[in-house]
Amino acid sequence: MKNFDSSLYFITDSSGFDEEEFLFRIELALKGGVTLLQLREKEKSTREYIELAQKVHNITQKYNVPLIIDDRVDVALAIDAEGVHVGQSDMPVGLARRLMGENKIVGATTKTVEQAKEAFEQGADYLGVGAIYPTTTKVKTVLTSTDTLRDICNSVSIPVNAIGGLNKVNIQVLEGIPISGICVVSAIMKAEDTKKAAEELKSRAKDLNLC
Ligand code: TZP
Ligand code: MG
Repeated sequence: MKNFDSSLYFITDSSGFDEEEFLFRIELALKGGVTLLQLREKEKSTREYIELAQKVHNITQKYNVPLIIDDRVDVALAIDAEGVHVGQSDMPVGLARRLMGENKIVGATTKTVEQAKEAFEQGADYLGVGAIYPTTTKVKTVLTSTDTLRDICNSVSIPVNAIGGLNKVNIQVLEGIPISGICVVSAIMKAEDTKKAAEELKSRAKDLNLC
């Protein structure tokens, strides 16, 4: 049985940072209490993605936090990451599961109850659902209502995380919805102090009983 905590899921975005600053921000965020970390790179070559993933993995391992690689099963396997995350236009969950094996984490983005059920049946370990709010992060997405988020939570028996434009002020909208956690990019990545940002999100989410 895979054991992971998705309560504060931080998805990285290296754009705009040199590597040293990027890795420094990640490490501070882990010190601040991030429980799951996804490396998400859209511009890098395979070689660059692997090299960066290895460096990030060296850091996440120090904090015992699983590293999930966005989109790329090959990169995840190459560095023995703890998991992979696939979207609706990436490799299907069932194939990712077959390649990754039973012991790795496979996550999926879903925006409807139908997609959620399909991902669950194909062996997903968790779902990311959103965007709840408009986002400034580079992504092709549409908004997902909190009603749909709630319906998805109630239609599968795996952890569901909300994503998209979330920050310490607006996560209040998630109150009462049985999510397992929140996913953020900018709220941590672009914060002046990524440790403080993670700590504040965590404590706010706890106060609201979100996870
Ligand atoms: N999928 C849906 S919204 C999103 C992804 C990857 C980006 C979320 O980024 P932010 O900065 O937390 O809005
Ligand atoms: Mg993707």
